Amino acid sequence: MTKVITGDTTFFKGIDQIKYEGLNSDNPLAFRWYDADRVVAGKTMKEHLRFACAYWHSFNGTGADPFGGPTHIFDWDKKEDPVARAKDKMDAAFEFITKMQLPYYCFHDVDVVDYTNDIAENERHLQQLVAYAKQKQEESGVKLLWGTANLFSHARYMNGAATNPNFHVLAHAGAQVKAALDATIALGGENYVFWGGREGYMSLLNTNMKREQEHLAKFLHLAKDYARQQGFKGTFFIEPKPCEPSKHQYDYDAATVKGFLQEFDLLDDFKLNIEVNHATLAGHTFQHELQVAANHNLLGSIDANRGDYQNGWDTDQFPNDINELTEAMLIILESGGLQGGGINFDAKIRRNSTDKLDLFYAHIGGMDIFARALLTADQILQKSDYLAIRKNRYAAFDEGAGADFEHGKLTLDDLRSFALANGEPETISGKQEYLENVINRYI
Ligand code: XUL
Ligand code: CO
Repeated sequence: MTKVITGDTTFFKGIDQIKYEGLNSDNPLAFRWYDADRVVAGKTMKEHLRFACAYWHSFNGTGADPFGGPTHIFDWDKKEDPVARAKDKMDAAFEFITKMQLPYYCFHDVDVVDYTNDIAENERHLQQLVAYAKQKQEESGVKLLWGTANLFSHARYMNGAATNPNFHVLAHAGAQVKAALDATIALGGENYVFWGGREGYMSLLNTNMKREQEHLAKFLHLAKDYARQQGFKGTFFIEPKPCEPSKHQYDYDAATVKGFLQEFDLLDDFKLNIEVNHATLAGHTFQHELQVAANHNLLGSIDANRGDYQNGWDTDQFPNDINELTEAMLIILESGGLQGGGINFDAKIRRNSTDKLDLFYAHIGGMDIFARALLTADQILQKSDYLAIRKNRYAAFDEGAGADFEHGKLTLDDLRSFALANGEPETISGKQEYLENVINRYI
């Protein structure tokens, strides 16, 4: 079990480490399903799920929205000096992460310490916090799943970062990514993420889309080459999202990003980080995006959260839909697991969730629902006819003319001859309701 790490101050006083207590427990501060060392399908739950805490939502997210200021007032956000304040925040983060038994965390550069317009000072501050984090990682065994640079909040990025029409802005993005890569590498980060919130456009009237996309590809090549020269062995992830904050983002969805990576020769180094609420914003299901990624050997990592049936924006709520996640775990298990990544809770507690315990309840719920989905999916794969039914739907391609077609041996004329000789095809059920019942039976 992870050792609980605190700094000089205990920020979550009176809250013990969260432990597995099973289904009969009525303790709201315990896991019912997530049993880190339990073996499922040949690996422990901890190894399958590789949960990570998102620094930005949990330790910077103040609950502010476009209609009102902060509602989450943090005890770790009090000191005047930015580095001292950032260290308090890191103490709070590691206390929380270790109390939650989260094996990983993820951050943007600006989550860790405040950035100003002074590049050299930002680099110095980040390095100081990297040294601090390194010590805490060593004491606790917690690891960095991925690092990233925030290239969307600062005003200079209002027209994009790597896709900005002004080269001067692109150079600033380069400086920031270099420092974020250095930090990730120094902390043994296992991956590095690019999410391009402003890499897109608001209006085509002022946008040369082709040129912007070529710049983005060049920028990614420079970042990748630099990191490799510094010895980074991990994977780069692109995180697709169709819109918000830009009207139209270039990394629209998994299929779009796959085409982009292929066109610009980036497939050897990059995979995808699929986020649930981004998938639904793109008009897909989470499962669809996972399957597209898996089909192209690009299923790297997950940003776990959920959207809202009524609202058309990225609400980033904690996951709690067992059907959605069971179907997701089926795809993940069938495709051999996440490639290098894990499950990062890119989710925030609500603006009116103002108790210290709320952050714990949110993560307990998220970890338990994924653990339950993992167990359920494993049972479905082992015991039900789910895989057989899908396989049998394609039986007509396993032999005879269907197999010849798959092997490229038939012409269009051959198809006509077959149709003529064999008459009208029989009606074969897709059995969707049956399969939905199978999923529910194992839940
Ligand atoms: C925004 C989002 C980001 C990325 C990292 O929607 O998901 O937080 O995960 O930049
Ligand atoms: Co995300």
